[in-house]
Amino acid sequence: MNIIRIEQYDLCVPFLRPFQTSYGQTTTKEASIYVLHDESGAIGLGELDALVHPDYIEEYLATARETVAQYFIPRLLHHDWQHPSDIEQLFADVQGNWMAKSALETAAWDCYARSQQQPLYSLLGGVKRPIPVGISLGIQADSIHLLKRVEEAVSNGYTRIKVKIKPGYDYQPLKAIRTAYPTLTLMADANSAYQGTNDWQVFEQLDTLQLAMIEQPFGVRDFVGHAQLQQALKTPICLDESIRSVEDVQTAAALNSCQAINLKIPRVGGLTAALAILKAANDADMLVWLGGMYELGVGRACNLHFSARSELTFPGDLSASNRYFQSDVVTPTAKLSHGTLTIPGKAGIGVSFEPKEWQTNYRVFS
Ligand code: OSB
Ligand code: MG
Repeated sequence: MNIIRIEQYDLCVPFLRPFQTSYGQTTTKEASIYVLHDESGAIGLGELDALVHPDYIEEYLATARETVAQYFIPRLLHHDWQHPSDIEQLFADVQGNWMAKSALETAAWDCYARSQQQPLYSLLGGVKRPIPVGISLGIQADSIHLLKRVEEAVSNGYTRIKVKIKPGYDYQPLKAIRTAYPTLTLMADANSAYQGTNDWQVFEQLDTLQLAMIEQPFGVRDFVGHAQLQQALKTPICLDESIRSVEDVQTAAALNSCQAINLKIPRVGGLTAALAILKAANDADMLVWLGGMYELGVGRACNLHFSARSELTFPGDLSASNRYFQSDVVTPTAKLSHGTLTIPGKAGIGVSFEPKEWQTNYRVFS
């Protein structure tokens, strides 16, 4: 394959409702979609999902766009490659910058799959099936509002509820949900908001609520702190921000820092890396499930295809388009049916891209 032209669409799409986490509120999804054009006429779509601020991980949207333009587009353009798993090596001399890498690497997979007239899931070793999905709920004004959101999500069919927590908003709201829904698959995500032993009491309380897991209580590099906490709890700890590579999985496994991993394709640099991490985590007997970055339709379609892998049985953070957006930038959009989403069946990621009125900037590289 030989990519001869790359289009970059910068987008700003309003959320239906603001999303609040331990580090602040988000009211719009800003992202870029890259469209690769192969010399044979095949196209490939990839989404850049770095957040606007460097608070989830160090990478953020403005620098990620710059890194794609300065480092990754020049490596990919007019370079002959055989298979999309070659792209990881093409980008390997650049450290980190996982989301920037992922934007083009996932686009190369889509382009290759379209040129082979194959749906992406089959190239990834998945089997088409309805994908059971969960929902991630932001921090709400109080437990009453939160319970309303949970009730809505359950009646819409979501089969697993994740609730963002922060110090002062943790045990009480989760206890309220557990009391109202004794058997719901429920979990908490702290996004690194707690600090070591000072905060253990909260986790001992959360440990009484039969949560499916507690995601990323402590800082990104705190494999030791997570291991100490895991030893004190029955509830599995899940690492998200901490895991960027197979080496991180091995560190977590050696120290017993967690029993589960939230795997996000953008956070690990793309699909080839995600497949390697899936295998490493399975070899270490960890539960792996697919996380999200409030993706637009391109990223969501890619996530759905990856979710066809048989290892991914726990419902991912993979909601319908209308969970976040009034209107998405792809057709077909993802619709929920009995708690599941359908993998788009056509070649590649199976969706077409329409920037609509959300485009803020446009660049072409050739
Ligand atoms: O911590 O899982 C997280 C979104 C952006 C960045 C980090 C996280 C999240 C979510 C939302 O929880 C998941 C989704 O619905 O896409
Ligand atoms: Mg998380």
